Amino acid sequence: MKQLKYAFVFIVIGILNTASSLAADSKIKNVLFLISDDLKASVLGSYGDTICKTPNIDRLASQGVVFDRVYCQGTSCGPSRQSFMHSRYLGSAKENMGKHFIDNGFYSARVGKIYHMKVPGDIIAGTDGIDIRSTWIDSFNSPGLEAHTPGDYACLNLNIFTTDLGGRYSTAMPHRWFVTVSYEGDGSDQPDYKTATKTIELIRERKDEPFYIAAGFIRPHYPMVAPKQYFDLYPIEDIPLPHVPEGDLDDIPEIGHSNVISTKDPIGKYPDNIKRMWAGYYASVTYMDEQVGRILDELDRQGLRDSTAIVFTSDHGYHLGEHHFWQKSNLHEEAIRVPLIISAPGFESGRTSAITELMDIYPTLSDLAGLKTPASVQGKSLRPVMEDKDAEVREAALTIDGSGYSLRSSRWAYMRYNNDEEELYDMESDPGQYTNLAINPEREKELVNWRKKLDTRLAKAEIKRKVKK
Ligand SMILES: [Ca+2]
Repeated sequence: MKQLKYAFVFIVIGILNTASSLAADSKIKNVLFLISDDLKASVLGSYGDTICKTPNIDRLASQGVVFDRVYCQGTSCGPSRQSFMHSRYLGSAKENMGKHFIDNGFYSARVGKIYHMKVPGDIIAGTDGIDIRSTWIDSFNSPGLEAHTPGDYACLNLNIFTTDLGGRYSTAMPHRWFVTVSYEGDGSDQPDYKTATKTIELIRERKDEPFYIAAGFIRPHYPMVAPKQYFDLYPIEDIPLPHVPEGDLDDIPEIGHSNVISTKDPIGKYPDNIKRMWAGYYASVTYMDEQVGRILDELDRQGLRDSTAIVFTSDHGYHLGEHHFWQKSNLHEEAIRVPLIISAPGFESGRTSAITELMDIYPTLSDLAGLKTPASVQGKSLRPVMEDKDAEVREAALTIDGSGYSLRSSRWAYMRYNNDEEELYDMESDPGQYTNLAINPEREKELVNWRKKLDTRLAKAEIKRKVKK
């Protein structure tokens, strides 16, 4: 009887031990943070694009949690990256994501562009850009020739097509925004290929210790350089022009316009060049997707999939002629919506339409690794949404632009500019944002409510609204 009692106690201890080691195992040991530059969510196959080929990102999407409504906090590279690396709406804090992992015993490395790096300036020079050294133990740049890559160069707003290497627009505004280069080659000379190669090396070297490896691709950021076989996938006759209704700009306050609109810019005169911009963007997205695939394959080969959280995202979205807009730095849907896929062991794959912010990545990864998240963090862990795809962590996402602010809830997009002008869209009936309800006097009651909501959000985030009349 006594022996039986002991046996029972041992069994209970055994079960408790197994349970606690299972819990420990379910914590991730590694983080692979993959980020593309200027990538709008809507061009990925897994986000509904039927033309663009993104098989590798789509494969990750099928294995992970796909976040359908993720919004950036800054509308250009620098502010957005500062924000999600610190999980602060504005500026920085002592704690950043990489340093947090270093402080908790992880190896941390940057490959390519994570904080702000001028593309193409810092890429051609092979320089660090605005890096924060405390984030990394090691950092590696991936230089390249960018617009000066020998091959078929086009400056599409000026309708220039040439193979000459001289006189190419590389840094002059706004021409650099409209550059594509299609060339003969396998792509191994390009920055994103080098980023993948170095990341693969680091995974092999560091596979036996906890790591936080951040790999930053620069495509599809201009200049859109890719080998010819990627451009061949996208003949311009297959590319539809974005739908822009007659008078689309009439109800958008001027302060809310993109810096470049085709009615002012020569590219509007060349509809085929608008299609060529899409083809160049698609070609560079597919090229970048292939580099993502090389890294994911290596992670599988090393057997690290079951211990690694993989994040794929972008710093902000992009306009390619919608509303006659080009580029980033404004508050409309195409420019603020980004893809976010998180694949981590122990979570079922699936999609969620919970409203989330890029700032949520840092606390999520910290949570998945079982670490104590610093008090300076303003984002929220997305673990509840990864566990239950119908869960929600916030009512609206906040985006901050030089011109003003936006709040995006599941149904509504609201913008309030520094001069007090506003936009309001019903995203259910008007996902293209063609009818600005804020100019309708009958909406005044709703607008009062949105102003209050924005003021509350800004106060909570310790942000003083800029007002310029
Ligand atoms: Ca960017």
